[in-house]
Amino acid sequence: MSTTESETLKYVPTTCPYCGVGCGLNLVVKDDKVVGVEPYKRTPVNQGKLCPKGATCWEHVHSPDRLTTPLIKKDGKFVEASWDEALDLVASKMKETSDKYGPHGLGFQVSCRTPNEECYLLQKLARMAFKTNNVDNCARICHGPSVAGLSLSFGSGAATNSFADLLNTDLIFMMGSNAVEAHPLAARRIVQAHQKGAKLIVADPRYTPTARLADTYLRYNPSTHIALLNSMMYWIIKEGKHDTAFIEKRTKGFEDLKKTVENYADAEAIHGVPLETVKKIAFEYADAKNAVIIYCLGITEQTTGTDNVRSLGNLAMLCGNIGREGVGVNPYRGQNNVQGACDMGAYPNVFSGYQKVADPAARKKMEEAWGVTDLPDWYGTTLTEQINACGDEIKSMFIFALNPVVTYPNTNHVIESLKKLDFLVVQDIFMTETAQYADVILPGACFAEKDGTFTSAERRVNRVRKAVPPPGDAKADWEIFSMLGQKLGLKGFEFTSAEEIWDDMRKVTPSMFGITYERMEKPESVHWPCPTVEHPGTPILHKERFGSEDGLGTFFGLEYRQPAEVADAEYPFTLMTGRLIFHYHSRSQTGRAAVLDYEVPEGYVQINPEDAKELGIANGDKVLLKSRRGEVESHARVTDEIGKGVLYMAMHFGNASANMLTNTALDPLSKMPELKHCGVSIQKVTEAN
Ligand SMILES: Nc1nc2c(c(=O)[nH]1)N[C@H]1C(S)=C(S)[C@@H](COP(=O)(O)OP(=O)(O)OC[C@H]3O[C@@H](n4cnc5c(=O)[nH]c(N)nc54)[C@H](O)[C@@H]3O)O[C@H]1N2
Ligand SMILES: Nc1nc2c(c(=O)[nH]1)N[C@H]1C(S)=C(S)[C@@H](COP(=O)(O)OP(=O)(O)OC[C@H]3O[C@@H](n4cnc5c(=O)[nH]c(N)nc54)[C@H](O)[C@@H]3O)O[C@H]1N2
Ligand code: SF4
Ligand SMILES: [Mo]
Repeated sequence: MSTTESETLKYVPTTCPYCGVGCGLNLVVKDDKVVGVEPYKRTPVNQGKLCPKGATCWEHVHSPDRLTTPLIKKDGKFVEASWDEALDLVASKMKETSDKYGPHGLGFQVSCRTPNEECYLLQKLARMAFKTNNVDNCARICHGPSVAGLSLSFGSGAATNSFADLLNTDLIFMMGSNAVEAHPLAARRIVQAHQKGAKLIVADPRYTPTARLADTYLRYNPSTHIALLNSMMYWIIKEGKHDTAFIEKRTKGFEDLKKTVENYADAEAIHGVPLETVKKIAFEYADAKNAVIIYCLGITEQTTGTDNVRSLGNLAMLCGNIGREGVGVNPYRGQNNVQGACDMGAYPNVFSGYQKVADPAARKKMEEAWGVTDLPDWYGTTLTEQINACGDEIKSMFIFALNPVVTYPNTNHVIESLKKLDFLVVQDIFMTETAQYADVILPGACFAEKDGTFTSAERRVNRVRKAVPPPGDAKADWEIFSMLGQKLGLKGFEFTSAEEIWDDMRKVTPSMFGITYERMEKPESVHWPCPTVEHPGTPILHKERFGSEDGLGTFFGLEYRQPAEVADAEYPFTLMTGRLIFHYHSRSQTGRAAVLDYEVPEGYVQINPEDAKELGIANGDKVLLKSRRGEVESHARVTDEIGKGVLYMAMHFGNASANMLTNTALDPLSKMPELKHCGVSIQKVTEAN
C-alpha cells in the first residue's frame, strides 16, 4: 500500500455483527466505503484474531441488493415510498388494529442482531403506544430455555463465567455445543485451556469438529440428555463424590434430585452410552478441582429444553462448581446481541434488566420515567405462539430484523400464518424470504452504519461504531423507531443519538446503570451487573449467593421425556439441524461474502455409511427428505461422523431449508420449538454427476 493511499484510510473499531463471542475488529474505511477488516488487537476477547465470518463481515455492507428506500405493497407489487408515507401507513394500520382488537391484536418480533438501543426502543414503543406485552425476541428459538432454566436453578438466566476464565479450569465438559464452528474465538480459549492441561470431554450425538479436540468424545442418542445426566449424577452421589458442604450451605431441593436419579443407575437403553463410560466421565467431572460446563443448542432446542438446562445446573451444584474462577455453567449464547435483546426487555414478561411487568413497583417506575399510565401487567404472547396465532389473536405484526420464513420451524406453516395477517411490517437491510410477505418494508442501516452496543455471551457490553453512511434513504433502526414513535404521538421519542437511548434505558435499569458510553471506550468494556459508575462490573456470577430471592440455588428432580416426534415406520430417521462455520443463519449477509459462498455454496445432509448403503445412496447423490410437514431436496454426504438412524442438515439454505421439515411442538416452560429433533424419511432422487 502506498503512503498516500494509507493516509486516506480510516480505522473504526467496532464489534463483529455475527456470533455472541463479540470479537472486536477495525473496519477499514476509504472515501465513505468500507474496504476491509483489520484486527483490533486491544480487545481481550479475541486478541486480534477473527474467524472467517468476522474477517468478511464488511462484504455485504455495500451490496447492490441493499434496501435503500421504504417500500409499500400495492396490487401485489412493492413500490417505492417516502419515509412519511411509509411511517404514516404503519402508524395508522397498527392503531387501527389496536383500536379494533386491543393490545393483544399486535405482535412485535424483535431481532437479536441489532444493537441494544434499538431493541430497547422497539419494546418501549410497543408498551407505550399500544399497551401491549406481545414483544419477544429470537432468544425464544435459541437460548430461551437458558433464560428460563438458569433463572429457576440459579436465579439469573445468564452465563456465569467469562470466556477467558476457561484458562483457570481443570476440566471442560461440553454438551450440545459445536463451538469450533459456531463460536470459533471462544473455541480458541478452549484450545488454550486444553494446551494448559485442562481435560476436555465433548458429549454430542455427532462427531463434530469440536469433538475432534476432545480427550474423551461421548456419543449419545439424540435428545436423551436428562437420562445421561441423571445417570452421571446417580453415580456421583452413590460414590459420595458430591460436595455436601456446598449443597448444605448454598442450595435447596437436593433430596428431590437424589430420589429422581435413583431410577437412572443404568439408563444405557435410553442414552446409548455404556455404563463404564458414564461412570468414567461422571467421576472425572466430580474429581476435578475446578470443572466448567459449556452447552449450546443441542441442549436448548428441544421440547425438554428448560429441563435439559436445569439438569446441567443440577450437575454443577452437585459438585460445587459454581461461583468462582474456572467453574460455572455457560450457555454459549448465539447471536451477537441475543443476551442484549433479552436484557433490554424485548421479552413478554419483563422490562429492561429483567424487572417484571407483573410487579406493580416496576410498572410504576417505568410509567413515571416514560410519562405514561396503565402499562400492561400480563404475560405477552411469545414469538413462536405469535406465529401460531396469526389471523386469530394477532392481526398485525412488526418483524424487526428476523427472517422467520427460513429460520422458524415448519416453513409452510410460517408462510400460511403470515398470509393471514391484516398487516405486516418487515424492517431489514435486504429483501428477504420473509420481507416478500410484508405490506410495508422499512430499510434499516447495518452494523457498520450506526452507533450502539451489543452484549456478548459473557455479558460484556461492547461498542458498535458508525463507520460509513447508510445507502440511499436507509436509516439507523433506532431513527426509524424514533420517527415512528413521534408519528404515534409518544412523548420523549425525539432521540438524536444511540447514546441518548442508552442513557434513557440506564436510568431505569439498575443492573446496567454503571455502564456509560464513556466507560465503554475502554477496549475491555464492562460486564453487567454494574450498578454504579464506580462498580468494576461482574465477570463471574453467584460468588457469594445465587440471584434468587433467598440467595440459594435450586436442585430439580427431572425425569427423561421423549421428544414430541420420534422416528417411526413412516419417517424412520431422526433429523438433527445446526450450523456450519462459513454461514450465518439465513445467509442474507454471509451469502453475499464471496469466499464464504465459494466455500459452501449449497446445503447437504449427513448420513451414516450403513444407512446410505441400505438405501443405495452414494456421496453427492441428490436426495429427497420428507416429514409430516413438508419436503426438501438436498445432496447426501456419507460420513460416519453421524450415527445410524440419524441425519444432520445445516439450517442456512433458504432454497433447501431444513425448516421445511421441522416440528413446531413447544417446550411447555420456555415455548422453544423442537428445532433439533423430528422424524423424516430420505430417498435417492438422482445420482451425483
Ligand atoms: N457459523 C455460525 N456460527 C454461529 C451461528 C451461525 O448461524 N453460523 N449462529 C449463532 C447462534 S444464533 C447460535 S444460537 C449458536 C449455536 O451454536 P451451537 O449450538 O454450538 O450450534 P448448532 O450447530 O446449532 O448445534 C450444536 C450441536 O448440537 C448437537 N447436538 C447435541 N446434542 C444434540 C441432541 O440431542 N440433539 C440434536 N439434534 N443435536 C444435538 C449437534 O450435533 C450440533 O452440532 O451459534 C452462533 N454462531
Ligand atoms: N432448524 C433450525 N432452525 C433454527 C435454528 C437451528 O439450529 N435449527 N437455530 C435458531 C436460532 S438459534 C436462531 S438465533 C434463529 C435465527 O433466526 P433469524 O434471526 O431470523 O436469522 P438471521 O438470518 O440472522 O436473520 C436476521 C435478519 O436481520 C437482518 N439484519 C441484520 N442486521 C440488521 C440490522 O442492523 N438492521 C436491520 N433492520 N436488519 C438487519 C438480516 O438481513 C436478516 O434478514 O434461527 C433459529 N432457527
Ligand atoms: S467468533 Fe463470532 S464474533 Fe468472533 S469473528 Fe467469528 S463470528 Fe465474529
Ligand atoms: Mo441463536
